[in-house]
Amino acid sequence: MRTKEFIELDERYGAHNYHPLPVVISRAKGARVIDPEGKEYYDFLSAYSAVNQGHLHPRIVKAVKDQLKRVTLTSRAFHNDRMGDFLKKLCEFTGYEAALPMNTGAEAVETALKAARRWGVEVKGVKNGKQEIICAEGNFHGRTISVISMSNDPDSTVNYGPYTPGFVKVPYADAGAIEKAITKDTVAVIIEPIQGEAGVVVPPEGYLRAVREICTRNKVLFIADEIQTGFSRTGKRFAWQHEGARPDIMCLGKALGGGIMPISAIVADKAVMDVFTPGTHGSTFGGNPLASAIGSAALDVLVDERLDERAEALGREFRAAVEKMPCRARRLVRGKGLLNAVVFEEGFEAWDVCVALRDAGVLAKQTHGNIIRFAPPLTITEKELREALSRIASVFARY
Ligand code: IF1
Repeated sequence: MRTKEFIELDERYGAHNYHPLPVVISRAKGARVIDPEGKEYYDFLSAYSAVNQGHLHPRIVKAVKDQLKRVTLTSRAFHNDRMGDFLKKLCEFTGYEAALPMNTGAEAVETALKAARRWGVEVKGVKNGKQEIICAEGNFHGRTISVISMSNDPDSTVNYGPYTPGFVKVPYADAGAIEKAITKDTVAVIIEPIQGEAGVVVPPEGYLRAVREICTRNKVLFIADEIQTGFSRTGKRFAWQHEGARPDIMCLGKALGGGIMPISAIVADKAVMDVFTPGTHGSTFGGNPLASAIGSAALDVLVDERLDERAEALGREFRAAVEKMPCRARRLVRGKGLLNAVVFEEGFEAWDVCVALRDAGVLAKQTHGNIIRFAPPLTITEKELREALSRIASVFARY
């Protein structure tokens, strides 16, 4: 079957909750993907940063194959011989005392919200039902009803009411607004260290440190959603490390699954994590042996291939090169590590550029109409990056 027919099948039988770029991916390796006609592209989306280790990394694929000879799923009614090792690695990698494994990012966020609400009652002494959680305008934390109740994006929220109460929205990148919104019932503040879906919005230096300080002073938990920014994407293992603003809870997902399966988790120290007691939270698939084997290998690759340092160095090169490219409609290049965005002038149709980039062999996706996110796998080689940059330059020259 050819590209056109695959797209027709999706349109005919799939719900229409997406408007994908017209390209079909049939195979992939590292930073490259291939369509049914055999045309090769550089992947500059990396499944929204879920493929930091590159497509089908041999070490992660080997972990899958080895585990498939043993056992894949047990549920948490029994122990399995892979989860403990995975969670130990995750705690060592993140520097936290305990981890709670789930599957999707939205579930990790839900888990963090539940931890904070329970902590609020059992440790801080807030009356159950009164807990408030402060979130930032422009956030994207996932798609569940409670998680979209934090959103102010009409696309995410329209006609999905009634929404979950207990969320207070404040402007992003304004620490003073958080301080003002805190009441005696506030249990947590949740933010993305860099807002991904909002268009790779990097807050001013000092914001994360200020949020950390305000939370500590007011006995409020600081929750960082590192689902998109985490696992070396921004040039550090986690984006909060750029400011040393260690959160009380981190939400993790995407690249924890090594691009192979959905694996998410929260990490926290015992004083917070111990609010969960048997029966009070869980998941059929969370911590399953196959996921644990994959998660362990995904972490090994990040460490052994120093992908944080690569992201830092290649990100600098990417931004410097894109800033220099002739392009009339470009207004701004921003980002950290290999999470970057090119912002075009107001009202500009970045979709057209993404289609032209596709034709030139680079896959990227626009957000908010006039912004294109560029986030290749962190394993992309210098040579591949330069080749992709020259393709991007040839397209940008026309806009
Ligand atoms: C889609 C966006 C990115 C996330 C942060 C939690 C989640 C996400 C910071 C939820 C997920 C994904 C969802 C995906 C597209 C993508 C996305 F454009 F929608 F906003 F990356 F920027 N926190 N982001 O970025 O994780 O439950 O999906 O595993 O199509 O919805 P999930």
